[in-house]
Amino acid sequence: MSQIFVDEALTRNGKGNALKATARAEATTRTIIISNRVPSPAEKGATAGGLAVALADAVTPGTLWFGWSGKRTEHTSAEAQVTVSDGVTYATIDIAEQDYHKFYNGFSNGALWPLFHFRTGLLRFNRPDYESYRAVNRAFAQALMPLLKPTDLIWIHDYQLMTMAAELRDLGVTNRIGFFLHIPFVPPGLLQVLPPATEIVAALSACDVVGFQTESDRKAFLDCAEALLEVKPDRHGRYYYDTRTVHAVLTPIGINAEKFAQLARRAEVTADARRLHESLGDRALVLGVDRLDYSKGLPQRFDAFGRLLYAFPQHRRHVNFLQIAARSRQEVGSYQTLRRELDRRAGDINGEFSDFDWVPLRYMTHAVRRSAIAGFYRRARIGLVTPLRDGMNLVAKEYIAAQDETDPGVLVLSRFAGAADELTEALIVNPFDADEVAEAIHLGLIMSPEERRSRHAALLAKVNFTTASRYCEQFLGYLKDPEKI
Ligand code: ADQ
Repeated sequence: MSQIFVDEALTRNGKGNALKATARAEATTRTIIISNRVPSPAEKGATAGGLAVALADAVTPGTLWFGWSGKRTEHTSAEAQVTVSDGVTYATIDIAEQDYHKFYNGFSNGALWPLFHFRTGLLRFNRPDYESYRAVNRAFAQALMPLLKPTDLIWIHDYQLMTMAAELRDLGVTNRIGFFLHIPFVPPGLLQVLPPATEIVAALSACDVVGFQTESDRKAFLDCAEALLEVKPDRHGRYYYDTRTVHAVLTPIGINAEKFAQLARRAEVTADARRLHESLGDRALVLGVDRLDYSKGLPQRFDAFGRLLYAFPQHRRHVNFLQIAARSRQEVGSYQTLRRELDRRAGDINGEFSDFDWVPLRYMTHAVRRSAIAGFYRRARIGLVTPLRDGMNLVAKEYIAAQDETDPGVLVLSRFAGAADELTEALIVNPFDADEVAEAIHLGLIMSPEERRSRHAALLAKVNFTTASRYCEQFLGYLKDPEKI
């Protein structure tokens, strides 16, 4: 980011050249990152959620991070509260309790999330929720206005803020604006299930750059723009709408792989890792780590593990499946139903296969510290990542980064995770087919060390290449330079 460049220049040149560098700083751009939830600078430890994790690796000194404080109050704030920590400025607003329910639980997680994960059956739409969504997006735009400088680059994140760019344009903002969608996008036939589909695509078209995790998401968006806005995208994914050129780009997200590998190596000797190790003895560990969300395919995954024990009895007593599923969005009904469903299936499997000294499936619903998770990944012979749909899925990348290269585990990965486009040396499965997933776990458990090492080396090279910082550089590169294709 440009700000790093300026800070480095200041350090290198000493005081004599400081003025020159400062002048350059003013002439260059500042990045403003906007996301629904902004972690407070003091927030450390167990936070489940891919966006925060990916951006935490990427937010550098000089950046302004703007969004919701996490506080629900009587009224939505008109002005942002600003704090600076380690050179990063955090500006947050509170959201009124009533708006929060409609905007967040209602439209964002009750309509957009299921639809964008191809689950139209779970979609709940009503107009007041959508109106609140628009109102909160407007409140974000209004509170950002006083903090904006003309040369700022504005980078908005994710499905909760799809209409914010349009609100900023209505307020007269002419800065370059980018938007990145962390979850999948759907083809026109599905998007049109949503009553305000055209409005949403038009609002996204107030951006200069709109970014996606996979080529099929990017294509689906362009198809929607063509179908709903009657525009004609060119072969580079650019189209002209209203008064601007919109560019749809592919910028898949990643992790800070080196840092995560280090964390995993250190975690190996911690008390948590030792406790897990002792509890397993010499049994192989099959591990799942997810937010407790219906897009992650957890009931199907439990069934697949049951099929493994049924169809491959040689693994009974020699394997343990640990599913860490951090509770999230518990105020949304479909999430409560899912929890009950998992309790039942876990009980069924343990009831059927447990012995007096062996319980096959362990399942917990609280978040675990990142350092502990890293150690658990390293201990796991199988990383089981089988979402029914997922924008990317960073757990798959973390699992690869955490392995011991001399004795790595095997990643079993859903073909419907964005990560499957890239991580082709994993055992790729259809998560709806319990037998196929069970066979893949079996294959992973009996795979030769040579094959494990060769698959892992290929996967690690990819995870080390598509990192969080590369993702930021790529997206900001498009945002800074209109000519970049
Ligand atoms: P998420 O749906 O939250 O993110 P994911 O990409 O897997 O999913 O990221 C989860 C992050 O939270 C990982 O860093 C993981 O370690 C952590 N985590 C998950 N479960 C946890 C638990 N039980 N305890 C502690 N930590 C846990 C959204 C999209 C994804 C996309 C990301 C980033 O849905 O598809 O990859 O954003 O763009």
